[in-house]
Amino acid sequence: HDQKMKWWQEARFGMFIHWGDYAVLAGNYKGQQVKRGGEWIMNRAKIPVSEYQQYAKQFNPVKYDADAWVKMAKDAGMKYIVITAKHHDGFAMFKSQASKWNMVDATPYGKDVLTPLVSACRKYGIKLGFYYSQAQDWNNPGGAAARKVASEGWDNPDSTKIDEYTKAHTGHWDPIQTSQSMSDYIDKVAVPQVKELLSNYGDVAVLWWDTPTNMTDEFAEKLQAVLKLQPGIITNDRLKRPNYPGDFVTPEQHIPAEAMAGKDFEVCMTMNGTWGYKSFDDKWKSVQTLVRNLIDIASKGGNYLLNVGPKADGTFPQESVEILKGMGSWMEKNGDA
Ligand code: FUL
Repeated sequence: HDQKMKWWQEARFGMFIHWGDYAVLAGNYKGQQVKRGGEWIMNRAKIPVSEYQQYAKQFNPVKYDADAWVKMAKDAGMKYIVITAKHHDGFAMFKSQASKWNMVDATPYGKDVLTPLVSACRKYGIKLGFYYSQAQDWNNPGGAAARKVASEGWDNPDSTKIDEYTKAHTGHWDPIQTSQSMSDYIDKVAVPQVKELLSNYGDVAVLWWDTPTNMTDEFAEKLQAVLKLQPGIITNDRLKRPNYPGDFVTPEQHIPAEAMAGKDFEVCMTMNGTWGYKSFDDKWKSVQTLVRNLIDIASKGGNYLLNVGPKADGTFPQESVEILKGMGSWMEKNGDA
């Protein structure tokens, strides 16, 4: 265990990338600005599956330059990258035999975006990990859907009716979502896709699970077994609680008050308020705040996984580019790299 964790414990600083089909909507749905994370827009606005899938036809990131992305991370002093291979909307950013709902088969771009990232990371000596939403999947039937309560405020004008439906359907809003069991979804989509991710991209440094909605130990066991394909892989604590603690814990959007005795931790945080790109989120944190956060976290023995939400055209928001540059110049003067 110690040997496996060595690079991670020394890394301190990494880049989280939330990129998917939701970037096309950029937080806007039918003229409304949808609240909270841009990557949650389908669930928040209760967009029907067939309609949501149409947006993939506008997902054409012709300006995507993996080399430039990784260089920006490297110049900022980051040592690893974790990218959303599949977020809760179930959209695979890679070629998958398990579901047509993927970057290659569903978009005009038609290319796997993970492959160039793997090459660029190898070139710059950056470790690459994959985020994979194992439980929640709003497009592949049988996937779970976390139910957001009405008191949090619905964004859709038709919210009352929709809320009644989701109440009766374990968080789902479109009948197609429950047309298959979760067990079938795990066997036919989640397990095969994790196998693809751990077989087709060389060394995978991290598997970052998320939101274990409706997970069972049986499902977790099946996914955990796939990790054997990558003996050195490091995983987080979000596969299934409490029996699958993984290798590190994941405080989200906040820094623990003190070091966590005997526990490796990684604070994940947004640069503004959203993980997935939103055209109107301008609550950017300052470079000074972010550098102080990094120092605070490092002094407590943790890692800082700072998020970028790229646009649908394949570029980073300009503010993120500036922030990365700003952090890079501080790191150059004060970092140990
Ligand atoms: C959360 C997810 O629901 C968010 O969309 C985001 O991915 C964050 C890092 O984890 O639980």
